[in-house]
Amino acid sequence: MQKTYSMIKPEIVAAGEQKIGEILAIINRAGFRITGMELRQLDRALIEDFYGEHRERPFYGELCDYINSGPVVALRLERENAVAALRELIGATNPADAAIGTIRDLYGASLQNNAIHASANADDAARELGLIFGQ
Ligand code: FUP
Repeated sequence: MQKTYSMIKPEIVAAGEQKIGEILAIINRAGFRITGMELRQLDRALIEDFYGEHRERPFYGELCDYINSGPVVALRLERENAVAALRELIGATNPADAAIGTIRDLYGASLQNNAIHASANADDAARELGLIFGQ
């Protein structure tokens, strides 16, 4: 089984438990096991490290502020081919470009407020799980 990291972003958490539950149900129906889950306010320093690859990009500060704006649901997910399967399930980064029925299509509001994160590759998954869950 492969592991990946996912994170339901602050605007969804702020909207209440119903949307969190719907997104978890989509993930569960797609065959993922949830082996770690935490509702958590991430420190700014941790967020800056998490998104460190974007440090030089113009949107980096606003992205860190946004993820810091409220709690997220941090998820460790397991499935065969988990990394690629979850990327497909969530859809393109910009909800406007996300395939119909993907999580970002259904729940994303904008490029920044795009509902959910999923690790881009296996190395990122290991790094992100280590940062957030310490393993
Ligand atoms: P993704 O891997 O799909 O989450 O996308 P990226 O790693 O490229 O970007 C990380 C986050 O930065 C995205 F989820 C949304 C945000 N972002 C912006 O706010 N503006 C941009 O121009 C690009 C990305």
